[in-house]
Formats: sequence, structure tokens, C-alpha cells
Amino acid sequence: MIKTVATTPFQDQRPGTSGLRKKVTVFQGANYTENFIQSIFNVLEGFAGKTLVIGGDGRFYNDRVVQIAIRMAAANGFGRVIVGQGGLLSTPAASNVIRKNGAFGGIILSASHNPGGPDGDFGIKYNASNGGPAPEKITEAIFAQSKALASYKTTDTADIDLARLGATKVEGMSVEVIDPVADYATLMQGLFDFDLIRSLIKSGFSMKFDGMSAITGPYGSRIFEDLLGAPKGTVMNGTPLPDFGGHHPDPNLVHAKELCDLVIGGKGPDFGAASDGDGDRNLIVGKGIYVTPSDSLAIIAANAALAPGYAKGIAGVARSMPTSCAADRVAQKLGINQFETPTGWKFFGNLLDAGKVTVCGEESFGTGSNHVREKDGVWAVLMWLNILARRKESVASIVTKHWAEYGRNYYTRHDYEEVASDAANALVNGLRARLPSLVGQNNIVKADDFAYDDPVDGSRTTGQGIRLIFANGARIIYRLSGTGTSGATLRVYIEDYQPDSARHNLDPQVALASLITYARSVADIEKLTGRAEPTVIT
Ligand code: G16
Repeated sequence: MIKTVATTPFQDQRPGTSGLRKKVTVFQGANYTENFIQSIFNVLEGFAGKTLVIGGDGRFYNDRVVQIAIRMAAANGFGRVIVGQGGLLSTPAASNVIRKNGAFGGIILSASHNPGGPDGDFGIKYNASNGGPAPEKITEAIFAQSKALASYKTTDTADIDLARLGATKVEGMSVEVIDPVADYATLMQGLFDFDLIRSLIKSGFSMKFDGMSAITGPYGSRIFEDLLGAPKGTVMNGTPLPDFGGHHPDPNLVHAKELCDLVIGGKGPDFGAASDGDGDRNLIVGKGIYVTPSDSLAIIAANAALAPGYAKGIAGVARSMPTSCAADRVAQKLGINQFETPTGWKFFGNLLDAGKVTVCGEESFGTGSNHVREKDGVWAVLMWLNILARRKESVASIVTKHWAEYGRNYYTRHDYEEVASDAANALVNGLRARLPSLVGQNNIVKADDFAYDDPVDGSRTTGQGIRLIFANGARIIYRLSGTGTSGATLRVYIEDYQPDSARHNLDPQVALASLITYARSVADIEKLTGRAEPTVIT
């Protein structure tokens, strides 16, 4: 029976860079999850009888929230829910299911790369009918709803059996449990040359894919091992676990250390890759080399036409503002569109929908294209495999030739995690106040707080990061993360351009040493945060 439950509103349900992320214990609080889902439904219009996609990354509490969301969707009048078996869908696969089925939208349960388990993080986000994260005007409307919500709708039906594929009914709404991998694998086979990649693997090329005990294990096993013929065991940490085995499912040099040591160390396979908690991020490494996400975006843009799905060339490339400018050089050379957006995949949606760009990427280990409206970890790995199979060169050779052709954008990101929020805000506000006086200092030619005017819908987004731009094109950027759940995380992004290929072999921390020192001192990082060193360097 459908029922309306009285509730009291929460004041802290503002979605961040990518949906609402909080500790599991917060989502477990009475009505907390229900209130947020009802706030989403309250801002949507015209969904009666339509389809909603639901799925998540399998982290702790996923199983409960999937059932809550199904009951609430039925009570609110959706006509059909499509849900991944076991309540699972990687974020890019969910985006594909929304698009393929012409769904009204989707609810994705994920806190991405954040740790899971009873003491870890959980998250909920809404994706629109284009398959992409809801734009800011919707997330802000959801927040406004949540602050005044008085009731939510649900039903008293029993839990659905999500282990079994097939259709059932909840209060007249049909619920279809689908294989989370099948549609996605079909999509990938249409974009990449699976025969060619299979022959590369058959010829002795070796790879490892780290699923980080998160959602992409089953996707990796089906695609790399079953369809492309890589030997069993190619996928490591391939079973999704609710607590990710106690690890941090963040594919970077720190958290995917075992893979990196194996591949970069040079004694392991030719190619290594990893994806994150919900499958939208990627890490690419080769024998003796780590490919930064910014370089990976530029190399993918330069070589995309080698993959059948992109053989006609790409319309343009977009990157988030803190991502290095390496992709801009490729866009200039190809004579295609190039855009710089705020951090957050949601800002690429309009550009992709309007056909202005084909490939997008972010320094935060995200790359993707117009095939879905999310970044896509397994897609990036397949794109690299397709490029490797066509060029018949090593990862290191492709990267160093790219630098020789375009110059190298040395790049690093220094994160200061769990800093006191007041100190972090004081630091950013202090810099903002001093922006005019910084121009002229130390060859700084521009100092501003990044704002973005969306060329498609005309919306303006302000306050997206402090930029110090130097005469030679070097940049230092400061911004506060919008995805953390404890305190504040200060991110400092440092970049310098080196055209001379004789100087392309330096460790970025060495090549950028003087800019790093300046970045710390001009922002008074140690004085204001008490931190002499960052917690994570990527
Ligand atoms: C999310 C967003 C990305 C963003 C990243 C880091 O990724 O979708 O667009 O770059 O967070 O954001 P921040 O610097 O604000 O922490 P994910 O993989 O966490 O969903």
C-alpha cells in the first residue's frame, strides 16, 4: 500500500561536485536517505508512468538504498524501474542504460573513489535523461526542496529479489532486473576494434587490470578476459566487496600501488590499468611509465581516430580548468573545438549534447566521450588498447613521442586532506582578496577566480578555483574539493610547459620544484593549515 510518511527536513543535503556524499552512518539516520530521494522526485516534472534506472557501485548500504529507492519510485508514480542485478551498475553503465532505454533519468548510488564499509562513505546522485549528472540548476533545486521537506512517499511492499534476472511488479510499477555488464559490453564492441585488440593480446602483449575490489571487476573479466582473450588472472581484485577489501578504491599511484610497482617497475606486464569504486575513473601505466590523466586525455584526443567509433575524427575536446593544457595543444593542431570547464563531469553534458566536443577529461583520473554522459574507466582502457594495437608501440614510446611533438606539460596535484574547514576557507578567501596585488609578482600575468559561461545554455558558474597564470604559461591553481566528507581538502595544481624534448625526462616534482615552493609560500599553506607537506601527491 502506498503511504505518505511525515518527516522533518535536513539542512545539509546540498549535492557537491558529484551528488550528495556523506558518511554511511549519516545516510542510515532516520529518514535521511528517504528525504533526499523524495527531494529529487519533487523537483522532477512529468515522470508519471516513465522509466527510472537504479544501480550503484555495491558499497556497504547499496543493497538497502536500492530497495528504498524502488519502493519510493513506485509510490511516486514511475511506470518502470530498470535495476542492475544485485543492485549493481557502474556509473558509465548506468548512463548507458538510461540512454539506451530512453529513461526519464536514473538514481546512481556511489561515493566513487571514497572508502566504503560501515564507517566509510555513501552517496546518491541523480542523472537526467541524457544519461549525465543533473546540472546545477537541478541540484540546487533538490537542495532547496530538502531544506523544507515535510513528507515522503513509499510503499509497504517487501524487498524485491535482485539476484534474479527478469521482471516483477511493485504497486503496479514494473521492475526489471538486468545484467549490469551486457549492454555496456555491446556498446564497447561497437566503438573499438575487438578483433585487433584480441590479436595484440594473442601475440604476447600482456596486461593487468586492477578492479580494486569494486564495481569494474565483472566488467573487466567479461571484456578483457572473456571477450578479448586475456588470460584468467589479468583482472586483479576483481570481486566487488562492500568495503572494497578495506582499501581506498581510488586508481592512483598511492592506492593502486601494487599494480604500479608491478608495471612501472618494468618487470611486469606491458600495460596496466585500474578503475575506481564506481567505474568512471581510470589509471593508465606502462612499462617504466605512469601516464598522467592530463597527458592521457591529450594522447587519446590525438589518436582517437585510430578507433573505429571515432574514425571520422573528433569534433572537439573539453577539459576541466585544473587539468593541464596538454589537450589544448592537440585541439589547436587538429583545428577542433576546445573548452575549459569547471571541475565536475556535469559541466561537459551540454557540450556533448550539442555535439561541440567528442572527448572530455579531467586531471582527477577521468576520461570519456560522447558514447555516454559520464567519464568511463573501462572505455579509457579500451581506447588505450586500441591505440596500442594500431600503433604497435609501447606506452612509453607513445607518450614520449607525444611530448616530442607537442611539448610536455609537467603537472602535479598536491592534496591537503582533512584540513579544518575554517582554515581552508580562510586560505582561499585570503588569496581571493589578494588577487589584484599578485599580478606582476614573480611573473604572474593573470590572477583570478575562475568563472565559466556555458556556451550552450548561457548559465554562469563562479568561484571555481583561484588561478595564478605566469608569463610563460605556467599555472598554479587552488580549489577546495567538492567530494570529501570530513573537513576540507585543499587541492593545489601545478603545471609548467617544457617545449625542449631534451628536458622531458625529469621527475615532475623536480621539474616543478620552484613553482611548488612558491605555491606553498604565496598561499601561506603551512601557517594557515599547520601542514608542511601534502597528504597525497599525484
Ligand atoms: C567527481 C566528479 C569529477 C571531479 C572529481 C573531483 O568524480 O565527477 O568531475 O573531477 O569528483 O572533484 P573534487 O576535486 O571536487 O573532489 P568522482 O569520480 O568522485 O565521481
